[in-house]
Amino acid sequence: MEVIYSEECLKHAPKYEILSGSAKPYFESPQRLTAIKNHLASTDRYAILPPADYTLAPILRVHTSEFVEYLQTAYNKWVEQGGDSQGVLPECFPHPKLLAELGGAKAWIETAKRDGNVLAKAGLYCFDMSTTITGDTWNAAYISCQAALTGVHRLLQLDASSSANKPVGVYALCRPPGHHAGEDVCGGYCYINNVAVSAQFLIDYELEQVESLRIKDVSLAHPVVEVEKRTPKRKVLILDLDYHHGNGTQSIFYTKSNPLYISLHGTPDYPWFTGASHERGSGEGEGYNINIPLSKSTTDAEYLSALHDVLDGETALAFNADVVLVSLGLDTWHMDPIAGFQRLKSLETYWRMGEMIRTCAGTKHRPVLFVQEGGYWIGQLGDMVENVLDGFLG
Ligand code: SP5
Ligand code: ZN
Repeated sequence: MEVIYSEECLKHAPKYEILSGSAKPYFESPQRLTAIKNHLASTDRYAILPPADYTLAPILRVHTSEFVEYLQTAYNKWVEQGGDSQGVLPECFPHPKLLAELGGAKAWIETAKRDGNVLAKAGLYCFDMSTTITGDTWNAAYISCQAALTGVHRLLQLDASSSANKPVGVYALCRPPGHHAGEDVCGGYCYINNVAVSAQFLIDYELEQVESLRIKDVSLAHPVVEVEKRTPKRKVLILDLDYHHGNGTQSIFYTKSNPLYISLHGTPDYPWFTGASHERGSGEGEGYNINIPLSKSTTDAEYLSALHDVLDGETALAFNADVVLVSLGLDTWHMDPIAGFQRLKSLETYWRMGEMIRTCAGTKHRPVLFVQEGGYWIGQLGDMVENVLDGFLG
C-alpha cells in the first residue's frame, strides 16, 4: 500500500500544552509520525511517497480565508506583541454567557477579527489550550492536508486502473491531525481539517480536474486559485474511528447530505460538548450525521459489534458511497496516555476493523483513504496502523 508522508510535518513541535490545569509535554509529538513511518517502512508491503501540492483552493472550500490568514500570520504577530516564543495559546474565549451578559457578541467578534490584537484572535479562533501555533505550524498543517489530498489523487488513479474486487486503499500519514478543526476554529491539536478538505475535494472534482490542480513539489508560494461552487461528483462516507468525537468534521458538514459522517467515540470525554446520538444533522443534512457514543469501559468485542452494526446498517447501505474516508485515530487503545477504551486491549481488534471496512455492506468494494488522526501510545502505534491496513487488504 502507498503511504503519503512528509518530514516537513515533523517541524511543528510545541513544547507543552495546558491539560487539567497544568503544563504537560506536548502529546501530539513528531515522534508519533516517525514511529508509524519507520514501522511501515520496515515491512516490504508499504511504499513511502511524498505529497504533491493541490494549492489552497481545496482548503478554502472548507475553511474561511480569515481563519487561514490567521493561521499563517499569528505566530509572527504574537512574537511582535511580546508573546511567549513557545507559541500562540489563548487566554480568554468568547464564551456565549459572557457575550450575552455584555450584550454585544457580534460587535466584539467583529472587532477581534479586524483589530491587530493577536490575543483576542487566539481566543476567537481556538477552543482549547492544546493547539499551540508555532512558527512552523502553518507549513506543517498545510503539508499535512496536501498529504491527504495526494492520497485522494492516488486513490482515484489506483481505482481507475484496478480490477474489481481487489481492495483499493491508500494511507495518508498526516500530522498535525484534523478532525477537531471547524471552518474557522482550531482545537484538539488540529488546525486544518484534513478529512473534511479531502471529502469536499472528492465531491468537487473529477480525476482530470484533480490532475490539473496538481503542482508537483510542495511550495507555499502559489496564488489562491478562485474557489467555485461545483456540482457533486461523488458520494463520500467519512468513518471517524478516533477515540474522540470529530466535532470539526461534524460541524463542517452538519447541514449537508453529502458526505455521510459516522463517528464512534468514547463518552463522556473530550471535546465534552459534542457527539451525542441525537446530533443527527439538520436541514438537508438531517440523518447524515451518525454519532455512536461508547462508554469508556467498552471491550474489544463491543467495539467491533458497534462498528459492524453501523457499517452494515440501513443508513450506510442506502447512502451507497462511492468513496470512504477513514479518520484513523489509534487513541482507542487501552494504554493511550490521554484517551483510550479501558478494555480495548487486543491488537487483533485493529485487524478486524480493517477487515470490516473491506467486507461490510456500507463500505464493501469502495476505495478507502485512511487519514491519520490521534493516537499517543507511541510504542504500539505502528502495530495498530499495520493491523488496520493489513486487515483491510485481507
Ligand atoms: C486528534 C486528537 O486525538 N485530539 C485529542 C485532543 C485531546 N486533548 C485533551 C485531552 C484530555 C486528556 N485528559 C487527561 C486525562 C489523563 N488521564
Ligand atoms: Zn483523538
